[in-house]
Amino acid sequence: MTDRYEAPGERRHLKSINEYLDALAEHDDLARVDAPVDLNLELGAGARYAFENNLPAQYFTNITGFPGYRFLGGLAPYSSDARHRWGRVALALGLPWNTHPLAILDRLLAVDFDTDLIAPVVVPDRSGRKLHDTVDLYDIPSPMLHEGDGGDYLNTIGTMIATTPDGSWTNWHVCRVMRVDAQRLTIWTRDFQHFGMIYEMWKEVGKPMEFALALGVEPAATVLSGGRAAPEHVDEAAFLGGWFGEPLEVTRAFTVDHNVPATAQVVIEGHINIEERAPEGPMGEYPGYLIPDAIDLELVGHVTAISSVPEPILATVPAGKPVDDDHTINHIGQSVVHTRTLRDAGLPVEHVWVPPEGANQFAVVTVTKDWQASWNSDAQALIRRITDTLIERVPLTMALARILVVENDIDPTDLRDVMWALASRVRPGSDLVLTDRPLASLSPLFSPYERETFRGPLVVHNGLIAGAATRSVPSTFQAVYPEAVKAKIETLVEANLVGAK
Ligand SMILES: [Mn+2]
Repeated sequence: MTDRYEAPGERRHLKSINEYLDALAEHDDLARVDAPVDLNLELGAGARYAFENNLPAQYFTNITGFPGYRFLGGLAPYSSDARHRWGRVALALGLPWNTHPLAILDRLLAVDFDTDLIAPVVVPDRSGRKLHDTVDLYDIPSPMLHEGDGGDYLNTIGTMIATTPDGSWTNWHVCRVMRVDAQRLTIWTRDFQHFGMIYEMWKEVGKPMEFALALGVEPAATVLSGGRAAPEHVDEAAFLGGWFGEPLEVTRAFTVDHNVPATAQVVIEGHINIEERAPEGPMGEYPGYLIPDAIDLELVGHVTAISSVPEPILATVPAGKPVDDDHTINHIGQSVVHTRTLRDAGLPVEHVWVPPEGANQFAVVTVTKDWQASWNSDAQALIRRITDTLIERVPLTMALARILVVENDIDPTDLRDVMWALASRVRPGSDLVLTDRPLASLSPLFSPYERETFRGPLVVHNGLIAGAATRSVPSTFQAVYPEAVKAKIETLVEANLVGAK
């Protein structure tokens, strides 16, 4: 929407996790760990240490008991480059490292689902992926990610593939998958998720639902599968084909009627028996906590085939306190959905940003500076309309605990801006407080009763400065200097930085 957040149109399509690792290394954002690391807690701890200290992605090449297997911890959380925390996400999507996160959001919003989709093309396998003689999930390294988890997590960031019974929609989705035994696994899903919706359709027809779980796929597939940028009934594969201007390459699965990303490192195929459930969890999750009694009955997958390339590279996410991959790739997808909804409703909204640091419970809505020109009522009424529209039209609003509404001189992706706005623009006592609205959250912020009844509170902070404050001028680079001065100084300072390197 604004010049500040423009991104170039060209894309560099990284077609495998191997190409992605090379690209991370080019940006000095990959650290290789050749010392032996155990699947029991050590791998999870290593990845988590890197997230929490903004370190380069950790490439573990020596997994105890699994010669040949490598693990990437930190596929697409924040990068180690303090000026470009969204570098990994940008790179994964084929955009320049320094793309502003709101420019990534705007490019995702610009996709036209009538004209921009390109279906994938089926190619022969070129990665050397071979079918295993026996179906044994213990042949695939599955880490115990956090102390207290209910099991080993075979998948945290791979792509789960499912198709509707009529074959009209193939969804790619990231979900947690726990190993149960040599041939069974659990799949965590809920009915507001695309995978959950497709499961409901299979339940309707009463037939087993086939799945394919592709681990170590091309990075754009991971980033897009982990969010909601492709809405329901839009295939992520076709979205990405359009995104890159060329069809994605896929190969046939061995035992199920699915195509999988052509460079997938490991593929696990099988079917879900509609009525079967098994205990799953607990697991340290994206709100940043492990809730010890959060053990539920989840869907069970029966594995019919496992295939792998000779030296597979897998990725893992020991979910928890932000920021890890769950927060970046999930929240940018949610930002797409929320923004599209409010823009489509004709409200003077520029962006909705769900900051990764807020662990899915906090959203920032920016309204255009001239919102009063198109809005016929006051700020409080606008805030009420924004809130009601999100609750009515976006099921994902159920996860939020608070929303901040501000004018768009605030960059919602910059926490200094967000904190400044909360402190200086939200008059105490002006919050809109809803005590009873739809809620769905894994967060211990809500009581067990609220989490069971799916009802709970929401607070909305009114950051649209009123009265005398509207005549104040933010004392910022953006607000107080003429465009010509800003352009000259930006060019001069940035050129000097490059020269100094
Ligand atoms: Mn989807």
